[in-house]
Amino acid sequence: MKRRRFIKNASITSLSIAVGSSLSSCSETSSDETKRNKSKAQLPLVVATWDVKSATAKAWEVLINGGSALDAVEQGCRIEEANEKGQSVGKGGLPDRDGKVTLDACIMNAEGNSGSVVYLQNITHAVSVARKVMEDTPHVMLAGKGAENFALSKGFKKENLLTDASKKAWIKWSKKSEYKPIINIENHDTIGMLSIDQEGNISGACTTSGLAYKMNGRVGDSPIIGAGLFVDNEIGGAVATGLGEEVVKTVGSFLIVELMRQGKTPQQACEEAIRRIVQKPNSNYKNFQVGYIAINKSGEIGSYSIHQWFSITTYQNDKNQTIQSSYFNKNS
Ligand code: SD4
Repeated sequence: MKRRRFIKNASITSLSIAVGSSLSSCSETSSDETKRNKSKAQLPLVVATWDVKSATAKAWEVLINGGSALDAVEQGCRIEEANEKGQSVGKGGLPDRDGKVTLDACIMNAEGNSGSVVYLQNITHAVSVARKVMEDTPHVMLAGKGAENFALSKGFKKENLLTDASKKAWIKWSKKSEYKPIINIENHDTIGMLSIDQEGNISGACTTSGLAYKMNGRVGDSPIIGAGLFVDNEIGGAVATGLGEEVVKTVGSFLIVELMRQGKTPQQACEEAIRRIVQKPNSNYKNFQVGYIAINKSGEIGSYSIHQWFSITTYQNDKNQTIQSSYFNKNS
């Protein structure tokens, strides 16, 4: 029996973009809905946190060849995971205070399924292990040694992720051992990516080595569905970067998708999610950074961060570009 949907139209911008809400009764099939959304959007598209043009180019290649948004975000994130020079995710990622590189990642597809890995060691492509968790296990999250053993059982290669450059940086840091997750340019340890494919389906992924020199065992927001990433194929998706402890407190990515469901544009929703953080009583926001990106079903993109030094990369209409995001505190 075909699943039928009730479509609730909501005017959310001057373009009167229609977003759908899945309830029980019926007027349209899901393929009708897909066609309807497809005709409005500039599809496909991919957007990612930070200056990651090689990653978005890879995702775009998947998309224009008719691949799914899920394949696009996985393949795109893998580029950064394999980029040792990046020192931010995957191989070459900066280690924790004990010198261990521990990775967190998650992925979410258009059906609302997800997979995550936390505290994964010795495996470069955490995002692909997360996908295997989603597709090949009855679970949504695997941690530590269990995640590593699962990855090995799936044919992933065991590798030393601590490169000479990252080891050197850690040794230098350990002379002072100062843990300061403050706002700065180099403190971006994550790639988050959202995509809509030619069929109008949305997926997202997020992968990270976590905050540099974190406590051993620390896990951030990036592998936590709702905090680091959330996708609802009828509404849109959002992904976070920055200080995970603050993102988790407001379940930021889920919040943004719900705000879009209520009618906000991706930009308005990202701004509201940042406001929720900075307006908390006694918020220490001047000393940390959080940034969000979001897309809606119509292919609109939004981004916002607390401080400057947040860029996003978009690939849409054949154009791959990195732009500075708007931000809350101009004087910081
Ligand atoms: C974390 N959100 O582990 C990640 C770090 C990050 O840019 O995004 N840095 O908290």
